[in-house]
Amino acid sequence: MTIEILQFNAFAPFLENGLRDRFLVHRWFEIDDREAWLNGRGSAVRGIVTGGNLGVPTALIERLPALGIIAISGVGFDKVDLELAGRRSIRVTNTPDVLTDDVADLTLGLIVSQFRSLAACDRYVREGRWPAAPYPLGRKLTGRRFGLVGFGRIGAAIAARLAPIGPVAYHATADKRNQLRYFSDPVQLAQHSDVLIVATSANPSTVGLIGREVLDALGPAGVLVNIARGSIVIEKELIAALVEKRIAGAALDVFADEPTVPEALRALPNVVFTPHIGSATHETRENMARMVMASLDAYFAGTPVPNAVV
Ligand code: 8YV
Repeated sequence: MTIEILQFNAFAPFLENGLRDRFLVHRWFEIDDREAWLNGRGSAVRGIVTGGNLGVPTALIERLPALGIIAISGVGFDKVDLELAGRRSIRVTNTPDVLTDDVADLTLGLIVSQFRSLAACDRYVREGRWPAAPYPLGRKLTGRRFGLVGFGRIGAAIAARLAPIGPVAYHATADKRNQLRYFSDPVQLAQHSDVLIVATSANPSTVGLIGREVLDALGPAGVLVNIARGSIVIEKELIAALVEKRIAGAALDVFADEPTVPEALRALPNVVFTPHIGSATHETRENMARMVMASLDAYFAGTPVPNAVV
């Protein structure tokens, strides 16, 4: 019997092809009249594949009575209603570990880029402005104090990369009893940091955690880096802090309402942007695709499902 699944967003060819080889794939993002489609085919859908950045709206899960698995290509499961999934015995899977290094590498790149204006320097050379004047001086990175908000797999990988550059401290729900200085209060961590890096999962205790108080504690020489989820930072407070120069700058891979980045934020010269590319390398996306397919294969074969969070 053909298994029907709903693909929530576009993926790289190795995942798209793998899904098509196995299933009858409906591409949600290409369906115009979704209401009519749900009435006609909704009851046939047994699986959803989605990105961690998108998840699945609860209202959609509620329209799919035969749904048995939501396979997330991503580590974050903050945009899937786990409580509803648990109640309906829907398995939810993710792709941890394989993306950790890429996200940590990108974080290092964003920090260097912020202190040394790499993106602006690139434009400067391309636009032929170098002959007119040398590029303005940047800020020295080595010796800065780094503060990690979150110390899971990704936080630890970032800490390992930053340790040779400057002292690293962290805030997490519990003291991990490692070599690094621990702060139970994110405001105190910010006070003791030149660069505050958001590397925690989004959950009820972290959404909106970085607001005015933390940003003001970071202070006018401080830089905020977010590679986790836009929802953890109160975006309008961040914009206000940057505009009013209550912090020095930011480096952002994630945003509150992706792919929309507010004009007020895009206009700021003291911010470095990447378009949510933390895990976006060929190698890692291929590994993530393998994990997604392994979870789906196991579920539909009735064997233990790897990487299940529910
Ligand atoms: C990706 C992510 O953007 O892992 C996550 O939670 O947000 C990123 O890896 C996304 O999941 C791509 O599908």
